[in-house]
Amino acid sequence: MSDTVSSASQAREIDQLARSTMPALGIDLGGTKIRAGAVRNGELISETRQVATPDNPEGIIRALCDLVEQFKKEIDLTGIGVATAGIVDCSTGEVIGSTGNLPGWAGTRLKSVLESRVLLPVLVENDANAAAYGESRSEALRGLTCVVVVTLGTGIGGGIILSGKLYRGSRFAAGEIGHIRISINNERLCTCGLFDCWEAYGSGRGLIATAAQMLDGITESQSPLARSVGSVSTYAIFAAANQGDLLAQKIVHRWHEHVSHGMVNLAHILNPDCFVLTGGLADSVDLQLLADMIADRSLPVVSENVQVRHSELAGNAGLIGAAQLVVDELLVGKPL
Ligand code: BMX
Ligand code: ZN
Repeated sequence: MSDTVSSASQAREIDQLARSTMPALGIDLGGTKIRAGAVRNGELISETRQVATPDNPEGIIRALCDLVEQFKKEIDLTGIGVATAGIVDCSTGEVIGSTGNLPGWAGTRLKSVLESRVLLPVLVENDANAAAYGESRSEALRGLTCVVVVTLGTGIGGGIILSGKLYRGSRFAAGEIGHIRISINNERLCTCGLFDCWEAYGSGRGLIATAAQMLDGITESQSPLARSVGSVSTYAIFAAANQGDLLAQKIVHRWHEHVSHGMVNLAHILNPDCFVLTGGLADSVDLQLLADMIADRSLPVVSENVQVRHSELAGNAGLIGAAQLVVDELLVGKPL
């Protein structure tokens, strides 16, 4: 190799190393809230900021731009990674599918709209896929054959990692695990338009629907939760259960059963080494109870070796994964 060629490739390596260690902004856009934080080398390097998710696409885009502008004032950002609920063609950054959790969101050309407004490179990925990418870099998950990351939030999202690589499917919809069917009774309508999706039972919305059913006919003296029937929050349900409210404990137990149903189905299809739980409700999961329920409903060969664990990224997996994706897939390796 001539001196000129080797010094050019050395310069390129240095550029790329420098860019991979520059901070990117990660944004996690869910059905209820939008959270953002600056990330360098897979680690959060700022406080996170959070706003409620507006109920229309233009409002969401404005909220995203506002967050970027706030961080831009303080940190020299290389790019923006957006983890959004919905099915995303991550080669174009367009949202190609969405449930009623984000009404009107399908059809949004998020990458091009944001790039033209914030003047930085943008990568867009499904929220649970981004969370799975964030998780997949941890030491605990390296070298495993199959890891399924389950996000328990307003909906249920999923990211599938096969031998260290994110599996996106033929049309970017792999991991839309919230919409596997867990009952045949056409009992609950999901926000996607189908009946009896796992998400209609196991997500935050599903838990609230279960609580409403189980609180029907209950008096305040039987459960203080009956006072707020119709407007009960997931937070209130878990708080009441922790304070010894027997009905709330039953509701939470039923929710664990619902969560286990989807995981049992996935376990038999994918035979994963590990399930990682993340999202707003993940910390409320009793891991032992859930693992026991999965074992009770699975072939031993499937359940014996599957671990169920909490994310180690403290609810930040989506935004950390999105920020890492923009660095790894968009910036490193691209000419300056
Ligand atoms: C829904 C679907 C998924 C998403 C999941 C978790 C939309 C808008 N959302 O199943 O793409 O991954 O919810 O989303 O289509 P969250 O809002 O709970 O974070
Ligand atoms: Zn559905």
